[in-house]
Amino acid sequence: MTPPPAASLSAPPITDISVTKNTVTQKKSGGCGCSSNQSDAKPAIDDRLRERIEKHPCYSEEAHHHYARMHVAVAPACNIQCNYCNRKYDCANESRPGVVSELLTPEEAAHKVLVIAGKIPQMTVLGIAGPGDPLANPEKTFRTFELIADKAPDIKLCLSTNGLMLPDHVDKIKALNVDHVTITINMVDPEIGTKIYPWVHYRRRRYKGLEAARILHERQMEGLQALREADILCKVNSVMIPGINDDHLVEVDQVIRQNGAFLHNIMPLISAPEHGTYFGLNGQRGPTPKELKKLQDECADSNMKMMRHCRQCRADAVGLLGEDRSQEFTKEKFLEMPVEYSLEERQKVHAKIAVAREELQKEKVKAKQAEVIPSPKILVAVATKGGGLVNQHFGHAKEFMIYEVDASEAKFVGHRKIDHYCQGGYGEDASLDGIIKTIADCKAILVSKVGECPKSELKQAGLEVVEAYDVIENVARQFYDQHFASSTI
Ligand code: CLF
Ligand code: SF4
Repeated sequence: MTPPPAASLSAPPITDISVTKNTVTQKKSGGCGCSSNQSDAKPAIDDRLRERIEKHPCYSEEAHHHYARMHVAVAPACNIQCNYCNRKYDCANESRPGVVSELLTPEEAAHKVLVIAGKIPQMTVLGIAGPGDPLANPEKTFRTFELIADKAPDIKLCLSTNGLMLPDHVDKIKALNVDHVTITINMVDPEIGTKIYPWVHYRRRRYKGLEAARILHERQMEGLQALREADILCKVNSVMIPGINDDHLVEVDQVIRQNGAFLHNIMPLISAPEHGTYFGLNGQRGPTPKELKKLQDECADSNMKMMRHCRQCRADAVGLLGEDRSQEFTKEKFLEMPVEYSLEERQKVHAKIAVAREELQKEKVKAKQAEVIPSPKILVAVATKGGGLVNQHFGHAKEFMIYEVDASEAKFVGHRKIDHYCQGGYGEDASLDGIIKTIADCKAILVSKVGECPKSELKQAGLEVVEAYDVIENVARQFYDQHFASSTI
């Protein structure tokens, strides 16, 4: 069969699948997979809602295989203190700790967006997420949005905030046509908040302890409700902090859902002494991937959509989620680049992507079973560079997408970062050990290609290696069926 157009953007034809551990080789047939375009999407998505999220790589799991986002770091100040944050770095509510972005003026930011909109036409969303809190810097944030809305009307505007000043700005956000707002909500019980927030600065006064946490909580709830009333899509980010709010986040999930949040993104605390944060210096650990998945699964049992593909990106992130092209567009470089924004050219690219997505979707639907078949679940690790395909060489992968597979479907459940194996053209034994540990709970690794040496070590470690070039869900489901046919899981 011919590959879906998604593949045709840059891909060779779909080839055979070979499962090396069991030496099973089988020609690709009609295909099987999953039709879900939203992780754990429970409520029906109507056409208008679909249109609002279909090109947003954070709000739609399916979109993140095809569309990119970028951030501009125009907002340096913050009005609260989180125990997982060090002011030297980007806001840890959306970023990995330890990352520093170059500050831009709104005019520089607008130039950067227009440059990148020409160079990366798949970039559909501009987010402001730091390095401090965007709404602690409302003039810079809103000026940036104004400049971009004026010159690049097809780019969606997105904002991430701690929520303290959100109720004051919802009207302005609405007026600027910012359709996506994220609030980081780590607690709905101010007692728990005292363990996360030492102080907040509100209306020219600094509050500490319970009072600080209470103010933050009330303002976050007020902001969330105001977004719902204004019909602005709201995502809630929560940082999972073991021993502090891990059990509590199920309640947070329920409360935010009742108050109109569209999507919940539970992210792991990343904590290390070298980040210089309160938690890092005091030995507070982050959750393991297993703990994170368990909590996400528990929350997904409710009626809430759960985001599992967040990459905790930097305040100057550029590219598909999971790829970081920020270094190609440092201030020194982008200020020298001419603006090549063309609405017409961008629309042509988006039309091609839409056709590719449709074909991809057909492939997935073909194989997804209409009914749930009770069967054991396994995890597989996938190397992909986008397009919804297994299409990356093992040695080039910097992360694996994790899919949970059973006899009915293959479902995206998360991703794991790794040190990529090929560095300077040579495979690294140390990184291979790290990779094996990172995906030790997976049954198989799905890659476009892998060298003989790592392949044999992966097999020795108990991982089956599947080499294929095809729709992820198809490869994963075929592997599952072959594995069951030839062995007991
Ligand atoms: Fe940026 Fe955030 Fe908008 Fe996305 S990121 S402001 S909603 S455009 Fe996305 Fe990055 Fe996760 Fe944020 S992957 S950290 S959720
Ligand atoms: Fe840091 Fe962001 Fe928290 Fe402010 S809101 S303290 S910048 S993590």
